[in-house]
Amino acid sequence: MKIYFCGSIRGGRDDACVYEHVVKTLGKFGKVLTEHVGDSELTDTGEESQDVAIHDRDMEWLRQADVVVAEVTQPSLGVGYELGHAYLMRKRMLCLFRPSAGRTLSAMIRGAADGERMLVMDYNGEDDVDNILDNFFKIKPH
Ligand code: 6K6
Repeated sequence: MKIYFCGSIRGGRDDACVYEHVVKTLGKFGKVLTEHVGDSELTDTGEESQDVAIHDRDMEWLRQADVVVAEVTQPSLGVGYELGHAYLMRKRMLCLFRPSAGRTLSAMIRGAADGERMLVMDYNGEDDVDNILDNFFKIKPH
């Protein structure tokens, strides 16, 4: 099972520790192609000369992925772009949102959820995330 994880980088690294936990947990279910997103040492200042290579590599990984899991609490243009592509590629998707952060999720993400191929799940803490991921990977897509 190849898993593409999305989380904010240049959109801000406030939730980097959350991403680290999600990536670690996802490792129980398959190979996380984008492990670096969960690296809590990664800052939001990347080398812009690398951007084309990063974009092209990530889009290739997205094509290869069996499922896409995104932490969407911190708004990020890159995550929104990845989710839009994943949606059009008809990938199975799970978006995790933490309402306690005091934000309201974009209607273009929550409104795209169909309760089947694309899920948006609100969570409160790490235990919650673990249960949601357990259930997500238990369901066999038809
Ligand atoms: C590193 C540090 C700062 O910027 C970078 C660039 N490096 C990236 N490496 C890998 N994936 C990236 C990078 N920048 C963005 N992405 C992809 O876009 C990841 O898969 C994330 O899910 C998403 C984050 O987008 P932004 O707009 O928040 O950066």
